[in-house]
Amino acid sequence: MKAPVITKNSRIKDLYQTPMGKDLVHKVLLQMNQKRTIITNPIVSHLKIKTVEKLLKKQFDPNFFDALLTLVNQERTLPSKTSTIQETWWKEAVFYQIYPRSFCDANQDGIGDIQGIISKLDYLQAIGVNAVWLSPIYDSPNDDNGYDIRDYYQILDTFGSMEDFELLLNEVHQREMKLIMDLVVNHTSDEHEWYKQAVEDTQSKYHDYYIFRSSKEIPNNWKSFFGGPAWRYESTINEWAMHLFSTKQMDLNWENNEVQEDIMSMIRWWLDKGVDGFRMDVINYLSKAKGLPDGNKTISDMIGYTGIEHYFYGPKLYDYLTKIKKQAFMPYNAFSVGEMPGIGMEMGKLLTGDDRHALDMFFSFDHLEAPGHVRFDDYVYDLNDLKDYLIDWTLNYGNHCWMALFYNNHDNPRFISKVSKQPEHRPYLSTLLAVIQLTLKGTPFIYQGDEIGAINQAFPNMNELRDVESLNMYQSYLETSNEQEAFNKVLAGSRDHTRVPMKWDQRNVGFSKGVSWIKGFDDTEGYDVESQMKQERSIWHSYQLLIELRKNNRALIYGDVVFYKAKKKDYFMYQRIDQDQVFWIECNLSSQPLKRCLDLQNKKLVYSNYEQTSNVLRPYEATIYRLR
Ligand code: TEU
Ligand code: CA
Repeated sequence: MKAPVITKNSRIKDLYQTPMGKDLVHKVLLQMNQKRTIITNPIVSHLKIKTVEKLLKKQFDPNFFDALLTLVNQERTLPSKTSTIQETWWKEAVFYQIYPRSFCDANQDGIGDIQGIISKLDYLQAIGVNAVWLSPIYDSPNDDNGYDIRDYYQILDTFGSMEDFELLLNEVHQREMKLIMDLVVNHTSDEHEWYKQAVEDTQSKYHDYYIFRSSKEIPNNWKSFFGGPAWRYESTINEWAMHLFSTKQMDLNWENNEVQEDIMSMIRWWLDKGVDGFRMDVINYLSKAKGLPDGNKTISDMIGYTGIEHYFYGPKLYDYLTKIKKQAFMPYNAFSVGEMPGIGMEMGKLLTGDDRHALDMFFSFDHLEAPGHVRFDDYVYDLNDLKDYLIDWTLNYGNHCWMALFYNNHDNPRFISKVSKQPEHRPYLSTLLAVIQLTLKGTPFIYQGDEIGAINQAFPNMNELRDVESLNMYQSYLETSNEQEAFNKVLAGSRDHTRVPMKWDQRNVGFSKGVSWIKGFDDTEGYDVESQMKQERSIWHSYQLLIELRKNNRALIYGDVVFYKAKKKDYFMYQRIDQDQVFWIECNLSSQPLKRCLDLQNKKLVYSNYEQTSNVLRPYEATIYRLR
């Protein structure tokens, strides 16, 4: 089924019926912190696009609506409606993301490594996770901590050798766990052999592996995610080269068949080794619009990135993904989860639906910031926004798609720190989030440290930060603010909060006896693995118990989800139900006591994050009851 072509004579409601149109409208409303009803009300929804264009002439860039229509009409396929859930291992698995640099350092040089990870596999097994995602461990000059790959076929020497990796993979499989690698193929390092040859000799076939332009002026107005323009000038060949991320992360030209072939054989090479799948870095950015047109000013003001409409869902993206799936993943039955910033629910259905043969799952990021906010804002996150997001996705994503459930990764400050910085809330908040993550429908991705309630770090100054994004942001903030203000701004959103060493013990020697490459600044007693494993009702033990519960009860994996009293503020209640089991999850999303609505008669308490049960829900209380 296809949606009709949208023209300026179409009405807002027609636009809203297309997958891209719906996602974009939702995105803009989220950004503006507006309710969806302002668009679905009959007066607005009947307006013709050209009328809206006239009304908004003053505020909007003259080409905004043309840009919008191009984007919307590029994908008119309608997502299929619901079908039955296809059961498979990755829907049942509990994933754990490891940031190798900061997980465990076996040779005491201050940097985490593969032997360190091997030494912690029993630990992972003890929590109960059964799949591991490794952030990049390939050879890299580490401009962006491994997301700038120099050689796809080598292990970074600081992390160990290929033998170490093979041992790791073997040890993982011995424990009946799965291992997925990070696949970074939107760009390579500028130190990759391909790029070196590309700038050395413009006649070399590798020149066409990247995106070069030989104009006198900068080729377009696109911005890099890490600050400045998305182009760097190569003076030896008088050409511009595109980089959407750091100046050392050069975008590959996916239009070139040989690039595709080389990447495909690389993927197969790793699958031949036995890896179980991939987390695909910014995989929705692969296809760039023909002619690389300038980014629209209005979109740039709204979204914050200039040019993004030309590559976040490029014209060939779906082709590339299905090709990778067919030629590389399918023969190995490999699993894929795409990291796709900017992709909303409807487009997500088109990219991950069972019937679409592109990706298995994807990471959506809309729940990580409250409506109207961006990562570098310092604000308090209201969990009612998380609830709204989870309800919307759970009810509308469909059985042919499957959600990834997560709060943290290596690209964001710690989620609980956004909600409350009060020390007394920390254990309850952590376990409340764990309950939600492990009892809703989707695959949980736990990020290292979640299981001990890790929070943001009190970095004292810029010298303690390492991330290229933070360092660049600081420089650009300095143009308009003083040092203290710039530092505070960086601190609110810095990715380094989640990149500090894993806190294995109070004295901080469990990660490394050497000087660690980045220091952690949270020494609150009791918030390390050693203490929490000893302590009976710790966050760690809650994770363990909840994972176990999910594993042993199919209703918590494949069962239906029924929400109750969804409109009641601060209150989150739902049921997981199948033919055999019924679970009730009842939570307080606020720091104030709240009345219970669940009738506890005939129900057995399975889990509570408070010691004694009570008739009121205490701050951030989360309980699981079972009927039958
Ligand atoms: O991240 C992509 C991405 O768009 C963001 O999450 C990014 O970290 C930031 O928000 C940009 O402002 C992926 C990786 O997860 C990240 O670590 C890499 O730096 C990036 O791609 C480039 O490879
Ligand atoms: Ca090391």
